[in-house]
Amino acid sequence: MLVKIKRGWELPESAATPEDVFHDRRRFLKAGSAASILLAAPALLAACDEAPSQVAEAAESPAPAEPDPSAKLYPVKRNLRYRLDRDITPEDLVTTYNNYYEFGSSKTIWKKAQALPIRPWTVKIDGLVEKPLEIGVDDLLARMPLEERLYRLRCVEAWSIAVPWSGFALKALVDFAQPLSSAKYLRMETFLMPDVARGQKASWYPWPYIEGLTMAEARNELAFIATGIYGKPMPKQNGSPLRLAVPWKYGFKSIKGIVRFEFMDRRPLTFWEEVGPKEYGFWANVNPEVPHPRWSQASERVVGKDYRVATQLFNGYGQFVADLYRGLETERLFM
Ligand SMILES: Nc1nc2c(c(=O)[nH]1)N[C@H]1C(S)=C(S)[C@@H](COP(=O)(O)O)O[C@H]1N2
Ligand SMILES: [Mo]
Repeated sequence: MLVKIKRGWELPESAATPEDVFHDRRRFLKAGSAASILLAAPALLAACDEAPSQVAEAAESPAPAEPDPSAKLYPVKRNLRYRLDRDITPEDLVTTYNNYYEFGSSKTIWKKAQALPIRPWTVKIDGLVEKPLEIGVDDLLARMPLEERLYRLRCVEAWSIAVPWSGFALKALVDFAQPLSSAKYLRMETFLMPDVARGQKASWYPWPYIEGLTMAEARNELAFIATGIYGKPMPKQNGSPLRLAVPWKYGFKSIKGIVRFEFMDRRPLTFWEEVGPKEYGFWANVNPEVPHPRWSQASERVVGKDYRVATQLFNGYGQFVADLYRGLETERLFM
């Protein structure tokens, strides 16, 4: 079913959000409660939805772009095993419509993100591993088998994009890390640089951004560390130099700007789970039949098109990942 709608980014916030959700948020703001205890942060507490920006939006001119030293690695050969059911989203949309709360909560943080220094960039691999180590991102890239994959990304806010990602299977990094058999989870952490990433001055968020996967998920063939898009190095606003791509999960799992991979025996508390445990969980697998508490997940707005499409279980990637969840039916797998 195709439903014609206007594009969200052309509309004021009141129109971009379904009416009932908007009014619900207003009521939430008025009622205060937990929100007012946390001072001046109510709209942001609503978290990971298309809320207006209230923080760190002060104008600042981006630093002049320095050449990315990994540019010579791209383009890389496309792996044809992963196919799209729709058009690739135009590059100019994917690079100018982003979620990256470190730089503010609006979709238009791409200029601000240019302030992020991406070299030197040291990645820590530690926790339950044979030998903890630190490695520069260019050394890491030289050791990893780079390829291109076409994946869709479905944001929990119910918009989606389709992107040619360059990078490597997360399993290659896991094998390189040599985790101990006691490792059950992989925790990933984003940089902490509040002076360049001004959103990190918003003290009501539990910085740095944290995400996590089970070891089985991390070794699943779909789990991918993206280092580029559209045959070029990753733009800063899309998570340079390293970001996760786990297309069967909501977009917030695909953590950007990773500086640390830590292997653990207990489940890490993730950023959005800590912010809003009733709305964002650890598993966050896409399921059109499990609504967000404040909106439906049945369909998605295709960025760059003027229609919506039906959302699919595991975002259409069930053939690769459904087995991961056998025996876990008592977990909240879909939020
Ligand atoms: N560190 C960090 N990673 C993040 C986010 C963020 O705010 N900070 N936003 C997430 C969300 S909600 C989405 S939908 C995707 C968006 O990726 P894109 O901007 O490349 O489309 O990044 C995810 N990774
Ligand atoms: Mo998202």
